[in-house]
Amino acid sequence: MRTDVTDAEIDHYRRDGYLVVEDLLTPAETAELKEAVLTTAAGYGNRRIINSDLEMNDKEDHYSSVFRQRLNLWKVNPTVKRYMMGTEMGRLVERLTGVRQRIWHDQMLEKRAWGNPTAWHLDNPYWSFSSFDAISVWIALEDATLANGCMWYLPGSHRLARHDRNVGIGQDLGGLFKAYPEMLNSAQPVAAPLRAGSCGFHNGLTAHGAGANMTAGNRTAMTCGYMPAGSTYNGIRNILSKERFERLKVGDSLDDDTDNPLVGTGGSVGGTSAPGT
Ligand SMILES: O=C(O)CCC(=O)C(=O)O
Ligand SMILES: [Fe+2]
Repeated sequence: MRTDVTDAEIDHYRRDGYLVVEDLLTPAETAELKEAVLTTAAGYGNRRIINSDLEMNDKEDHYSSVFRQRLNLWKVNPTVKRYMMGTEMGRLVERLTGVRQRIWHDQMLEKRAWGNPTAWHLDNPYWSFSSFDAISVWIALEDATLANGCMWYLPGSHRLARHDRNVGIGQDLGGLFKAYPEMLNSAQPVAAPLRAGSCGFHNGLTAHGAGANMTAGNRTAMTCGYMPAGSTYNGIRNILSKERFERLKVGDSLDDDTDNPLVGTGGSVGGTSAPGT
């Protein structure tokens, strides 16, 4: 697994709000992560989240045909945990954003054969904190192409976006641009086809979406959203448990080492606990 990014990559990420990293994982690592993700997801049945009092199940609706979504695999599978919040990922997300990060939630996103496009949206406004430094990673577990629904990013949109303005991932592919007319002609959207094992990082306020899956195969990705350490509760429940939701008051710290551990504390893909040991 790549363990660092260059200064030029950091500049690109901060300027454009996203960064493609080719070959984040070796083919053997990609195979290991894919196996762990698919096996874990199979244990969810039709639930989108497990070990939670939230009721989130697949339905026969548009959203369920955008992707099959399975959250918080890191909580039940140690291999997924090493990749999504181990020392390697910890260094990458901290170098890109300049701040320490905690895990918010991971998710497998499987856009199945003939899956609907993923409407343009922002991530951070869904979450229970508001930050300009939230970051997500999107790792291709099989080749993501223009044909099967790779990701698209709108460069620089993280500087135009606001925490209190977003649209749901609904049927209106470009609904976001009704909320943000100033984004319409701000830049050309960039497609990010990725070989399996490559990834894209994006800021929690960067506009992004994905095309339809026009093929008979799956487009499976493992993704994770990270929350800057020190973030506070903004009143949005998102995936907070009932107990936590009822206890939290706006402004309370979300630094919780059980639900949201620091990234970098989840072991190491390389198998050593620290460089040089
Ligand atoms: O995989 C997709 O279609 C969308 C992914 C996404 O929105 C994300 O990772 O934030
Ligand atoms: Fe997203």
